[in-house]
Amino acid sequence: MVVVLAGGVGAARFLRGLTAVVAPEDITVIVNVGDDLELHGLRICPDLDSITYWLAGLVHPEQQWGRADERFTVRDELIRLGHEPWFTLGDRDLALHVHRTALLREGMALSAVTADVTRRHGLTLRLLPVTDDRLETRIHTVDGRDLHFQQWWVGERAVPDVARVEYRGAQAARAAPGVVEAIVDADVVIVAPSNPVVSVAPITAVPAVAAALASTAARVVGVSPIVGGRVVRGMAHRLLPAVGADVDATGVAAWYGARSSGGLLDAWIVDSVDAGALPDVRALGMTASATDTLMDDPDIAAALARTVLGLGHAWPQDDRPGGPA
Ligand code: FO1
Repeated sequence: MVVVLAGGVGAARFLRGLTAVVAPEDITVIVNVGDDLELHGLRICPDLDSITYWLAGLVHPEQQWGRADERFTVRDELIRLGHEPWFTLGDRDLALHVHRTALLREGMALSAVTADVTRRHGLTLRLLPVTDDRLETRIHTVDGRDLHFQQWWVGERAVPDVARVEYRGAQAARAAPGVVEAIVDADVVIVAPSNPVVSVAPITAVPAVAAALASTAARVVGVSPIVGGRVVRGMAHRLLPAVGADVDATGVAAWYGARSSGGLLDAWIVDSVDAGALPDVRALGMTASATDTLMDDPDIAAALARTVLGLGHAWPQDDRPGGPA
């Protein structure tokens, strides 16, 4: 079983490559829920939905969130009803939120709802929210406000400087059913090239997940989301300084820490342009490798997945590409 810790868009591209290399039924994705929010009485799960839409071939190709071929008749009516929608919800996307919220209101746990939704979208890989409990990423701004992550990112375009990031509810959050078992029994655990601060950290902030990651016999292999000192997508460069991490491949590896010294990673993959950083990463106490990580081309995403599996010692010896390393 290949386990992936994932956020939204960066993870979805990586997963597209992974599913070309590993049978989807052998993949369990543990997904961040800190981005989730309630709007119009509906529960919205952006990271779970981005991955679902991506892998089902339904995602809006430019946005890489929400649905392609979308219409906004409901939003336009909500505006006539006096709402000022700051978070764009298209008609097709809204149907998913209506469906999910109805099941949650009937008492179904988010993990069970997610299994229903992924099945209805024809996915065979397993998506697990990290927890069925409330866990919310809050952005405390330098000007003294306490904002939901989406309010800061979408509502205010990540303009306000960040003083502190809080994973509200994480300490009390229980791992969702199957999460701990997946990590403990994994052949490899992959940290996707997601936002370290608002996608990966809310997952590892759940105590039972942190304990499972510390004890699993599987190697934990991460892929840097920062290439050449720049984010590939999103706003990690606005958050890493707030948590004391440098905005480069080595800085993120140092922030995650080496498992040999109580941190997360056994191995770290950087983009080819950052090959010069390999000695610094290795000095942190982890294995390191450089390869092409920009996954616009599905073949590159598949090659990256093979490299990750190789570093995770999860690649069957007999068919390792190019023979044993
Ligand atoms: N991102 C935006 O920049 N603007 C939006 O209006 C917006 C709406 C939205 C609706 C549903 C959804 O699943 C995602 C949406 N996103 C939007 C993206 C979202 O902020 C990100 O997917 C993650 O939460 C951050 O990685």
